[in-house]
Amino acid sequence: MADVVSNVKKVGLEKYPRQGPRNIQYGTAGFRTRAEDLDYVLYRVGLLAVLRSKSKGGAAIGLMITASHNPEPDNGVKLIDPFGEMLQQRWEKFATRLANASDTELDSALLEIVEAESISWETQALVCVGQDTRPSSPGLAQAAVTGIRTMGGKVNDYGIVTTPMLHYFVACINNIGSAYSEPTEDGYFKKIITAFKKLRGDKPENGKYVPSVMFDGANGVGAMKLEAGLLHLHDSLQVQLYNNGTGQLNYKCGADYIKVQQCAPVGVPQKSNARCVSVDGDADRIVYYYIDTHDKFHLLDGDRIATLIAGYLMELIKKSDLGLQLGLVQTAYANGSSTSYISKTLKVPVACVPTGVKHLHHKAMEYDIGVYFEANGHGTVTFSDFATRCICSAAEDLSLPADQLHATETLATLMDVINQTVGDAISDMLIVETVLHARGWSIEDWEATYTDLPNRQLKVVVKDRRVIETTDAERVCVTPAGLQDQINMLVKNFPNGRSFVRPSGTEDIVRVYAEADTQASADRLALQVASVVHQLAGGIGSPPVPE
Ligand code: 16G
Ligand code: MG
Repeated sequence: MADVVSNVKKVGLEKYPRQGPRNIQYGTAGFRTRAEDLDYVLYRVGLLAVLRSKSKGGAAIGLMITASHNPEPDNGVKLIDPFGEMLQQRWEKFATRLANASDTELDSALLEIVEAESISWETQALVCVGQDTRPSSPGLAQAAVTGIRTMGGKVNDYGIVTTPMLHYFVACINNIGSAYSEPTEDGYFKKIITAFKKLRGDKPENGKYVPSVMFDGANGVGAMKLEAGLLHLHDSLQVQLYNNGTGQLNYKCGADYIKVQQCAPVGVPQKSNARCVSVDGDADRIVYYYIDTHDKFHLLDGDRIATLIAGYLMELIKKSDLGLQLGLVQTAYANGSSTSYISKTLKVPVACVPTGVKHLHHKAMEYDIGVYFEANGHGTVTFSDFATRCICSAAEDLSLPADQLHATETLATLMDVINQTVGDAISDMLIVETVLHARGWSIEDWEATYTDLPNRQLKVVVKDRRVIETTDAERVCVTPAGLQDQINMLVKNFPNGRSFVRPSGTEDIVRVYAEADTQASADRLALQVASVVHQLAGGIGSPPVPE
């Protein structure tokens, strides 16, 4: 062990020396910053991935190089745990510590982790590496691979893949659940698309549902991979691909752009009432939109997707009579109307957790069937082992009444369309298409299920965003003193008013969210709350003004 670790230190010093005194944090989305500052970080994350694999008895670990929806010059990296889920929180601290160790203390920083986790050095390690389409990704992948190999680990290099595909491969390799198949791109598409086609039957059209979508690929990996997937889809769904890599990554397109700007992406032709899909740069986020005959833009975000899927699952669960418990998980950003629709109309229990996929995912796993989505379009459905067993065995019980058997078979097949490891834009799109098809709905029918409350988000720049501490799934602010009282007072003046503030996990700012009965009220409430944040939390520059 001593030899390896001292060699790791030597190679690091020679090839990937730490640059600058700047500290970097493993946050909600791993490490993310300008690509040119990341070489040494990738080398070190490669080292950490080997330790993580050893600590998990040699299970495969994923290492994904991407900066998701960030501009092209940025990049980042995150690790994937053996079940295909996000890296355990305790290890996020190790990642931060290792990335910020000086070159000379790299060996001791590694040994500290070995000791803290009682890692058996003899255990073999396997790391699956994936990258998005950024020009900086191959060089960073090289740094990670050097780290893994110098540390004595084995590498499975998947090249360019979507983030959720890598999560899926890791789960497949580790044989997690019977629901997974071959850990290859072909295996992935075969599994989800075969199930999708089965649910569709030989009738791709139904009522007002038309089997055709326009797909905004954010000029990232999503469009590139879906192009391969289309070979499996045949006529079951026509997908017109736009922003498929010929333009600049995430520039005026993609899920993040259209959610934040509330407008259609560039690069997708305008066609009245056509169902359009927008994914982000690494294809783990999805939103839908359409432009009506009066040129008005309509967004159907993660909340809409969650309600659509939960409503359908609730119906299938009832019909299958398996007594399974369904739950839906949201964050404070979920539109208030979506929450009341879910709990009052659909009668599905709703939980609220802090922002970040890992929080939603863990909560969802507490239910037999858990649906989770962030409003920004990150989300999926999870099935407990118990639910999986119940559904799979009932689906083979030919003695069940026809209706009940059909609902159970549908649930079983739907499970195969779903990438349960993490939100997956391609798989999520196929689930949404399945539900719309089953219901015979147009995109307007889907939108008509409830009306969103008008809302507004603002950013406030402060000296140190850590002065804001929150509780109750970020809905209540505990510090600085007095801020929450002021927010409560402001909110009271607006019918259906709701507002919260939280420090961003990815940018050096505080985020403000407000919703109310009218857009003008939501705008005013957001601005007033932003002003008190600026005042009480050490705002920098002039106080916020209307845009
Ligand atoms: C990250 C999270 C996303 C969250 C966002 C919030 C993952 C994979 N991604 O992108 O879930 O919505 O951060 O950003 O967990 P913020 O903290 O800057 O608001
Ligand atoms: Mg993403």
